[in-house]
Amino acid sequence: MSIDVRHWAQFLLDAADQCLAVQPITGKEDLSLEDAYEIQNALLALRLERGEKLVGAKVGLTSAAKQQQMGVSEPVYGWLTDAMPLPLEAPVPLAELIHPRAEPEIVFYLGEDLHGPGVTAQDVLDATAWVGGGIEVIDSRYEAFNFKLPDVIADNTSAARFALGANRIRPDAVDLALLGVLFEADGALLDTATGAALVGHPAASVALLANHLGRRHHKLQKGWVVLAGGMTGATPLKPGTCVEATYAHLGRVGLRATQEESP
Ligand code: OOG
Ligand code: MG
Repeated sequence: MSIDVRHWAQFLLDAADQCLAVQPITGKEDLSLEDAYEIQNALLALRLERGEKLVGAKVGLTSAAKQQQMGVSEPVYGWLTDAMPLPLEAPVPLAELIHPRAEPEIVFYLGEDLHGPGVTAQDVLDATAWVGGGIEVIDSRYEAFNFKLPDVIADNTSAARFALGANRIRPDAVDLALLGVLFEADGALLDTATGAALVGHPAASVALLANHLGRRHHKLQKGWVVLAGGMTGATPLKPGTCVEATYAHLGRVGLRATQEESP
């Protein structure tokens, strides 16, 4: 039985637009990982059809902290559109989201295309113009953030919003494996990590993404933003929650969650 890719893409887009959590697709369909990436691509196509622009890509479930939190043991890859960046210091609009969580991420700003397969961590560093700090706001469209690997892939790996820090450094300015982050919520330290949490090196995480896309005849493009993966577990955003990621060499990225509608 073949999967109605467009139907499931619309199902997930409706869930996001209406802020209504849905049941995992794997409860109804026997979904392979390839089917799931096809749904993800169809979901991107629906977003592009309504005027969103593709601005980058993300890697997820690369750190042990994230894999343990979600009960999934393989990296996943997703798309970022221009509907997702949060303006600097703008609040996270809870009214537009289901049950968002925040996680600290190292961000790569690409100065060159990267076309897998065969991309190495060094190739990623060579193609990167700048590295910055960020916070990703994930928002699974599935009830209680419960999903199997194909579900989260179909759901564009829970991508919802992201915030980019103001400071950037050259990719060779420091050893990114040693780049530390303190992750805090409402002034309490939640966790600490370094770039090595991401499969040993954040550039190795981005190389996985380039090679994943290369196998599907896509490439990472010059000018794109790439989120290398949550370095710690994600923390829920409730009305008034303030999260802060403070990075070595890159300073602080802060987010405040609000119930108010955005203008
Ligand atoms: C999946 C998204 C994972 C990351 O950085 O690990 C992700 C999820 O946890 O819902 O973005
Ligand atoms: Mg993430």
